[in-house]
Amino acid sequence: KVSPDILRALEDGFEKLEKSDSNSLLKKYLTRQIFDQLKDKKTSFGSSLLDCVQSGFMNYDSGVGIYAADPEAYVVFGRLFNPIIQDYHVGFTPEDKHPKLDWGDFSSLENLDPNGEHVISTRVRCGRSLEGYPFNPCLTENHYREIEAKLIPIFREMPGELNGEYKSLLTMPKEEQNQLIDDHYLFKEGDRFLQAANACRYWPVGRGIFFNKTKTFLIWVNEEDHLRIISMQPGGDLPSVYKRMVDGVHVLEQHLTFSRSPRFGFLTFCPSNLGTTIRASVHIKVPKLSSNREKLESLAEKYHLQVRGTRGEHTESEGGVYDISNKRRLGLTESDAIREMQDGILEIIRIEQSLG
Ligand code: ADP
Ligand code: CIR
Repeated sequence: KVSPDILRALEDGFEKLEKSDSNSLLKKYLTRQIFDQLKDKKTSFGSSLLDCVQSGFMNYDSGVGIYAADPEAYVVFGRLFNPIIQDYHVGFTPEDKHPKLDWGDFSSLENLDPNGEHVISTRVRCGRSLEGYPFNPCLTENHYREIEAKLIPIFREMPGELNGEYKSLLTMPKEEQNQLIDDHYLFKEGDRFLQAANACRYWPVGRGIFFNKTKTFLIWVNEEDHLRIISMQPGGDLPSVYKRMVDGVHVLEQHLTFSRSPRFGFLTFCPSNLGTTIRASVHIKVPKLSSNREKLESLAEKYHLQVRGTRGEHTESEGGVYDISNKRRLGLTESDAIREMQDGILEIIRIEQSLG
């Protein structure tokens, strides 16, 4: 079923990855045995193993290196996805099932930095896929337009604080786009990991951003996932930021049905985002701890946190500002994921302050 061209590209890419110095989870778990078991398979959408792994084949500095070309890929190529998921989400085994949704009790959360000494801003995002649509590599140009067209009337009715405007990337001047990216509101363009995964076809058709007047509530349309729902504001008021995102999700749920799997929770394009899909982050300055990046990394690992640079994933720290967030999103509730971030950040701040 899989064409000779694809098989050749798979063999070639596999051999080169094996010889490479890549530290990706793809390289770690794509053994010759699993490769041979999966290389001839296709999903009913027509996706092959190559469609899932080509981002990791082309970018040896990938952390993960694999995307699900369509929702079925998680099952058809499960022998590869499962160990990668288990590693990334810290122990989610093939027998495990993602728990029921539980946003938890906002009043049990606290301001991460009431004196404003370390936390510059706080952001919580989640991803959602629309039921009935595949992921990026299988979306047609029409799908992109349809998804955007379905969302625009819903955006017009966002209530109260969430009310705002939608801007399509098609009509947005470049300067405005770059300013929104620099200000951390908008996704970047030309992400080579997504490009290699066939996630940027027809760009910028169907891509855009909704934001409220204060830019504390934002929705990304058709970037890595159909929807990214984001709440952010200066300072460390995690309960307010989190509550605003949840309020936004509740409004969208009244109009849309999201793809959810009994085993993986909410479905996303990247296996690192499955389950709750929640990434709760701070932009934080911890000069003493971060004078030794390795120490910061190992501390983060201990609390199941992930360190990113100032402009997000695959970027460097600028001016001593780090992006630190919960790492795992699958196999725990929304409430647990937020709490894991809160506990870890509070601990990191405590340690920073204890260093003379
Ligand atoms: P995500 O997977 O969450 O969408 P990225 O790592 O690509 O993540 O980051 C997206 C954007 O959000 C980047 O501009 C990044 O700097 C910004 N960002 C992330 N966390 C924060 C934060 N706590 N405060 C301000 N901006 C943030
Ligand atoms: C990588 O493997 O580094 C990229 N493909 C990104 C992986 C996880 N990040 C994400 O989903 N935003």
